[in-house]
Amino acid sequence: MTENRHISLNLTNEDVLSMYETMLLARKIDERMWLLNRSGKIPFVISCQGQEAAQVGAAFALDRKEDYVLPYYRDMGVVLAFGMTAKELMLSAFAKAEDPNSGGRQMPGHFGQKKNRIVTGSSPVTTQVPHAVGIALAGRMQKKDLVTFVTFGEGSSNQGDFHEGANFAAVHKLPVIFMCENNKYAISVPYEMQVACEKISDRAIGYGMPGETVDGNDPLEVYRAVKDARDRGRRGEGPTLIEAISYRLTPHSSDDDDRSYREQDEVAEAKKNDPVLKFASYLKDLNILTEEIEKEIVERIVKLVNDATEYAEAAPYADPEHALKYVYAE
Ligand SMILES: Cc1ncc(C[n+]2csc(CCOP(=O)(O)OP(=O)(O)O)c2C)c(N)n1
Ligand SMILES: [Mg+2]
Repeated sequence: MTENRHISLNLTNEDVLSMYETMLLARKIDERMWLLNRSGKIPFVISCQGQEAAQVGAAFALDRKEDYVLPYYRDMGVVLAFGMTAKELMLSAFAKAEDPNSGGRQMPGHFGQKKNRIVTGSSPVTTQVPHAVGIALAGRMQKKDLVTFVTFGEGSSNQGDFHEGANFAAVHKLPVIFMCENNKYAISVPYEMQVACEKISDRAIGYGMPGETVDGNDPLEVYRAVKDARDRGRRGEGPTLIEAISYRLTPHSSDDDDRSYREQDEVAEAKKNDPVLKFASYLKDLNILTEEIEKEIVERIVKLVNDATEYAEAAPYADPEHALKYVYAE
């Protein structure tokens, strides 16, 4: 018998179905992007596959009308949960003028959308961390009740920006949630060659904040950890470092060949823990995801992904002169 774990988290059946639908939507958009890339229609893909549970579980624990998110390039699950649409993500993949992230000027994965409080980031990894800390400080100065949520890979947690941001946030007890999405690799470099400590969350003690490692393949575990961190932040008790452990199921990007640095048996083994499939079986065991509901969800997603692809492919590119906009003062 599968135990109902979401009830004790005050999540309704509708909530968990919505979580699942968001995870599956992220997976299906991502899969479509690979097909489009391999058929020469879009230049680049950087995947969320394997990290959907961590991303969506976390986003659902935030206040999606107040909080600010500073996602990193794999966070399709976070931005979908915060209101970005499949169409908008596809416009970015096709680098079209109407892309809300950058008007087709940036690589995909550089998420930014002001109306949904998704803060744009830049390509050097971890630069979003001090930004999240600054926004939390600004929120406090303006007496707002917001929390900032920032994500980064485990490799990126070695950057100075992480240290500076974490230290400042802890000293000033700012409401920041640092979430490391540990997918075991930084491009070709495995975890053991990136860091010598057992867990990324062990670093929290050095800054004087709580740190916790959770199963990133379980959206409910991540939800619980982020919810606790959010409550702490709002009580004025400062930041939290959460490490969500998962596995990168695709190569680093569409330009990477992961056969050169990891055994494909390892990838096959990790697929047995695929977070999307695991959450589906949890919901099926509890008879929440019935055959009928699953069919509805899949149909809705297929339509969204098809419509988004068709729309974005047909949409116009920006004028070439647009590339000079916002670069030099006029
Ligand atoms: C400062 C900086 N150094 C190097 C890179 C090149 N780079 C892009 S992604 C990446 C790997 C990051 O690994 P990790 O933080 O574990 O994130 P993952 O891609 O595994 O999700 C690197 C080295 C970069 N973008 N910025
Ligand atoms: Mg990584």
